[in-house]
Amino acid sequence: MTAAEPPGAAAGGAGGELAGSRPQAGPVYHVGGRLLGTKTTELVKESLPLHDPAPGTVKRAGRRLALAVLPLLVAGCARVTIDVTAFQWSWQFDYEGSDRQVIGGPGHVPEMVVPVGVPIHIKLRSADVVHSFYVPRALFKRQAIPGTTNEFDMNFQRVGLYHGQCAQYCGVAHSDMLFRVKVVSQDEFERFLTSGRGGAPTGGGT
Ligand SMILES: [Cu+2]
Repeated sequence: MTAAEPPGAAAGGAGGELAGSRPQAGPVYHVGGRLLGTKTTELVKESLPLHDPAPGTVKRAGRRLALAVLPLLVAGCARVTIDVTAFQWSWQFDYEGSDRQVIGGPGHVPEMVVPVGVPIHIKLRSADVVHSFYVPRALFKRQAIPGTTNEFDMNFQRVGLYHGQCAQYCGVAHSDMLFRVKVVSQDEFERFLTSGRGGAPTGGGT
């Protein structure tokens, strides 16, 4: 299995559009494609006077800093948490804080719908044997291990469709364990979340 996919398999160019979590690193929050931490540091530099502030300057600078940083903090907090369960032989996606659920099965490739540019916190579990959550275009893979919750963050920077699959042989129908990550606008994601329960067919056939 390779990380390469056929051209045109997903919208957007290869690379750079996704920031997956890194092992042993904290959550990575991107705002407008830039690290929140970096942006905040720049804002601090821009907002604070360097020498001998005049009376009131520090107070005004503090207010400017608060106004500038607040939206970034709000954006960083507005993450989506998805419980991803791998099972023989498909995937289930449950959206925390919502009753939205997508379940795959024979002949139905499930889609994990996510909003663009928002941190996606994933809690990955297995209902039976070891599977592996693999999104080739993101060069991202994590194992789903029975009895363990594997948590990580992803952040898709471009709208599009990303092929996903199980990357750990898990039985006779392992090759049926396909899924898609559908990255949509935040408005479309809101509509998806409120559009009902029960694994409505968001994807096509195998
Ligand atoms: Cu498998």
